[in-house]
Amino acid sequence: METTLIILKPDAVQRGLMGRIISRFEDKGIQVVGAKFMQISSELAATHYASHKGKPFYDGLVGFMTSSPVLVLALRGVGSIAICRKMMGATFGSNADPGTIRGDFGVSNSFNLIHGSDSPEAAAHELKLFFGEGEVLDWDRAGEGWIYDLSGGDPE
Ligand code: 3AN
Repeated sequence: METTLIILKPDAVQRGLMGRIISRFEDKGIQVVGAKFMQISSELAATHYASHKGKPFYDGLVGFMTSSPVLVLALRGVGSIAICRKMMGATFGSNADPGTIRGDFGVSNSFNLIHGSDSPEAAAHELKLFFGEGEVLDWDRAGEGWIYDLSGGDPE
C-alpha cells in the first residue's frame, strides 16, 4: 500500500470541484486517509515548490497556491502514486487527455486544479510537510474485500 499527497488547488476549491474530484478517487477504490482544508503560507509553498525556485513561473505558482484555501488529501492504495498521477492527467488542462481530471475540468496553462506526488520519495516528503503526527489515519474500510482480492493475503 502506498500513500500519496494530493492538493486540490485554489481553482478547484473556488470552482466548487472538490466533491467531484474526490468522488473520482473514491469511485476508483482509492482510500482517503487524511484531509485538511487550509490556506498555504508563503513559507510552506516555497518549501513545497523548492525544486522550481528560479523558474519563470515560480512566483506566479507560489502566488496562486497561497491565494485562497486548498484541500490537502492523503490517498492510499496499491500503486496509488502512479494511479493518481494518471487520473490527474498532463500538467496543463489545454493538453491533458479527456477522462483525466485536468483534461475534463480545466483548460488553463497556469491553473491546473490538482497536485499529486510524483514518486515515493516525494510522497513521503510532502506528506510530512502537510500532515502532522496522527493526522493520517489507518482505518479499515468495510468494503475492502470487494475493492481488492484479499484471498492471497496481499491486496491484488
Ligand atoms: P505536475 O504538477 O504535473 O507534476 P510539475 O511538477 O512539472 O507538474 O510542475 C509543478 C507545478 O508547477 C505544476 N503543477 C504547475 O502548476 C506549475 N508549472 C509547471 N510548469 C509550468 C509552466 N511552464 N508554467 C506555469 N506553471 C507551471
